[in-house]
Amino acid sequence: MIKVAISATGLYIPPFTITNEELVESFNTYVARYNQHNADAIAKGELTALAESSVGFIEQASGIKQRYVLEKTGILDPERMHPIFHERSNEELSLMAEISVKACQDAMNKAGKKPEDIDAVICSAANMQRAYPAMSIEIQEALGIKGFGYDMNVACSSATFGIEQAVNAVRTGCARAVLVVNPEITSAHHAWRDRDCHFIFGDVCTAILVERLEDAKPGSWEVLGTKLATVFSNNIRNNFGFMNRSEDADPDARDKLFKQEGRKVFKEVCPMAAEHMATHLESLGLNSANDVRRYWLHQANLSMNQLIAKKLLGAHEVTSDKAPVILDEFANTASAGSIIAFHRHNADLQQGDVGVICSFGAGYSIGSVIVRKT
Ligand code: CO8
Repeated sequence: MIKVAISATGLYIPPFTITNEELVESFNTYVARYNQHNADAIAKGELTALAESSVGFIEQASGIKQRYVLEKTGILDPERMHPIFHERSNEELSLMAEISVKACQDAMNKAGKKPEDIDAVICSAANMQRAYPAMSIEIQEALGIKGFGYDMNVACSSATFGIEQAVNAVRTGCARAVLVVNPEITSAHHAWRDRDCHFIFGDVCTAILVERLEDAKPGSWEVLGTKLATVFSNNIRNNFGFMNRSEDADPDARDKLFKQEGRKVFKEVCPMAAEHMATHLESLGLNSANDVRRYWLHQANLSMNQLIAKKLLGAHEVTSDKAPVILDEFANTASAGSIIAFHRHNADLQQGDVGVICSFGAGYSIGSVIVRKT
């Protein structure tokens, strides 16, 4: 069987940041205007007054301090509260492909690979810009890669599920090297008017180069194993889709954007994710507390990560060295979070060190990738 490695990762960071202070100021202006505009209906009990958001709550409940976005004026405009993107012609590179190309080029440069060294592109993200042609094929064309491409969506677990497909393709000889790319334009399907979640998400794009271990440069990460799991849940859901028109559904209805029962997700997913990683490690003869140098976890909520890491590390202290956090800078970037953590925090590890990349989110879905530095 061919041995497989992650030889490089790439990161594209959008040009704009929104701090919690900016976000809350815009949100609270929207709330004040809404309550003033609907004062009579609220007084009669026909409508409920909206409550203000607060910077203190956001930081304490989530650990998020800011997020990157591809466009910020539309999001911060209390009359609009979603980004302003201009429709591009069919002859132009789409926005999702544009940021994907940048992240892929970063990964290719780091691995020292040219387009002719790569045989496939998997575009895996929580939402796609269009139905078809597949985003991956446009990205493949823009990069000048021959071979094949396809799209996948497993929400926050899209990257780890994509890595497993890439690993299998290389292991079985279908491809010599595969690029997995995760363009997460969360700002376009996020509910910026919902106080319970308006602070959660940010935009980004990550890329992962998966190739034969024998072709990878020293310092790459051999993939020891991958493990995927899904269990159906309505607790994170977005009903936007191509059937909406024929169902005569309201395209602006709340359920056509990201929606979640945050508390339930927290309670249900933490034990599942910890158990998943511990079992995966055990299957390879590794102990979650003693044999893992670093956990690169999905970045949705700081306490969630601390709780999961505590379950895995037992008596060991949970530190940012054991489970790095990028959430404060990037917020939740759907499938890209654990890959950003890996991208930013793997260079200091030594040959032979073992680490786990793990995502968890809507589905529910959990994906873990166990790697060892070469
Ligand atoms: N400001 C001030 N107060 C607030 C705010 C706010 N913005 N929001 C809520 N409150 C209040 C509530 O009203 C409540 O008040 P009271 O106690 O009086 O009722 C109090 O604060 C506590 O509210 P919560 O119970 O909701 O707060 P939590 O402590 O549970 O924190 C979190 C909320 C941060 C959402 C937390 O539950 C959490 O992070 N849960 C995990 C969520 C998670 O991991 N989700 C994964 C989603 S990602 C994914 O799967 C990808 C989907 C695809 C990407 C989509 C891109 C758009």
